[in-house]
Amino acid sequence: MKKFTIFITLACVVMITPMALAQNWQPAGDNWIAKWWGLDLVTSTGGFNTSAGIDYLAEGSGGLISNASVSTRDGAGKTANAIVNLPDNGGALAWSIVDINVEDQLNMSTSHGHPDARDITWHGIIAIISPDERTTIMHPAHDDYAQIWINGEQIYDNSAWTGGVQEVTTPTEINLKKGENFLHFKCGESGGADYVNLHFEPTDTDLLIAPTTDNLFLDILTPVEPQGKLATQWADLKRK
Ligand SMILES: [Ca+2]
Ligand SMILES: [Ca+2]
Repeated sequence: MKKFTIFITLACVVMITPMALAQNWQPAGDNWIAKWWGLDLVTSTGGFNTSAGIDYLAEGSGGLISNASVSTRDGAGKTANAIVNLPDNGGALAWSIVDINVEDQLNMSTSHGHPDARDITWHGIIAIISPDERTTIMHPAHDDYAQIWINGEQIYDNSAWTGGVQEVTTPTEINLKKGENFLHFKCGESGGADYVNLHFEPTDTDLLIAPTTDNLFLDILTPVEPQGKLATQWADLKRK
């Protein structure tokens, strides 16, 4: 009897822990997203037009991940084991929590410890947990060439810098599903200012963004296999 109780308790802990525990989510709404799951800078790219045509993630990982795949649960999870090896573009690049200064016109450089780099490409991922299926608008700022994928599909491709780290020229409609969504923001820089920035709508304050403010990302993603079931349980718990 006692053993059985322990087993049930453990089973519950294992099943519920990943999403149900309160997390220090980054705020959404119209707040600029400051923490990303980012790759070390790709360097010596030859500029943003060249960079935009190259899938560095696929090239450097032997196809384990790609620009599109890291905007899915499967690909985002695989970044845990994916060194992106680019001998001519920075070497063995790794993923980590990356903080951007959302007011800094050089935040692609400074988020990786450089004062002002050129011919670099920045990659960052966030998870967006939505309580429902919805259509909303994302507001990206970038210098120079930004490409954005959500849930496996490219939904943004804009070679023109937006004119300021908090200036947005092309608000873009996006579809979110209930539960976990993943967004991959790639930005190529040639010279001068280099920045990335993103926020959602003022009405989107109920979206939960990871990495969390205490730097958790991979550890709080739902397990891959029972994802549907857990997402449902988590949503139910949130309602209560
Ligand atoms: Ca630039
Ligand atoms: Ca620069």
